[in-house]
Amino acid sequence: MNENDLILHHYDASPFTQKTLRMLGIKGANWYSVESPMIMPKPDLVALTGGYRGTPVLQIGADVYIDNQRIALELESRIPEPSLFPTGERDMLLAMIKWSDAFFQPGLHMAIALLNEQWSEEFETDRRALFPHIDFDTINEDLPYARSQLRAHAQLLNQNLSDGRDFLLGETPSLADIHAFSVLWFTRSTMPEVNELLKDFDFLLPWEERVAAIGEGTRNPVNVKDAHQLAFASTSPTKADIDPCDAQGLSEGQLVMVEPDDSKRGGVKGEVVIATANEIAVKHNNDVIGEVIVHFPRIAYRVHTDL
Ligand SMILES: N[C@@H](CCC(=O)N[C@@H](CS)C(=O)NCC(=O)O)C(=O)O
Repeated sequence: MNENDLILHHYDASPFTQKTLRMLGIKGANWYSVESPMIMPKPDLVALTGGYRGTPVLQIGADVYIDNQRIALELESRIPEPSLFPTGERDMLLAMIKWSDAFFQPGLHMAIALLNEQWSEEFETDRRALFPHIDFDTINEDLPYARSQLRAHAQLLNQNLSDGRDFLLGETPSLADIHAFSVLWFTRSTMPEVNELLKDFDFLLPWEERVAAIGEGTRNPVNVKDAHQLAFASTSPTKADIDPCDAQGLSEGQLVMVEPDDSKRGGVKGEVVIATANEIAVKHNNDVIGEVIVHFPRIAYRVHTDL
């Protein structure tokens, strides 16, 4: 492994990991895989990120990229062809992240309601802490609503595919397919009733099979210690970039904490290196990985300055 190699820290059961896997598939990328646990504690991942526990996380040398939004942009810049944005609507496809998150929510609610009795106590305790905004004890009562939301979003996809096209934007797969596919992959594979709920949407399953067939490029399993060592031995080439119109007036070197705003995946403390409208990157330092730059999108991430 060298400092330009793609190292994905992930577990495959995650619908969000599935998004990155399909991006790697479109790119036909050769990449290294570090498997992380599904629940806390995750000391190796948290050492790398400086506090973020979520999946997926992309490491390239001493740069760490958090969230599919940021990962998509990094993969696109390092491997431009085939593009994740084949029709050119790059920013509209990036904006789809919030639609995709809205589509995911009813799937998540259904999973908590229908599957939590099968979960181990450790897994349930972990997920309760991860999603404090969800009332696990009353969620069952809202199942009809969750089903209606999942079906409504899925119907849009079915209708969009109904002219016989192979993918959502035409004959070539794009980030739109990836954002849409992951929710159906997750709900169908964990809850058989979803097949019944969507059974009249004839265009969905063949399209899901086409998206699944994109694959994941070439995976090379690697030990987390080797990934840590590579971070330690590498120096990030990332240059400072501060937007003079930044909404929070952030400045280079300022100590901040960056945290997801939609679930408790953990915050990262560090000094600001990049603060633009759609990126926040901080320099983080610890004994395990030395100095790394941790990059986040700005959408759905809160930058705390009151430390
Ligand atoms: N917006 C994030 C969401 C990531 C996310 O929520 N991942 C879930 C996995 S499905 C997670 O991290 N769960 C907690 C955990 O794995 O520790 C992304 O696209 O990367």
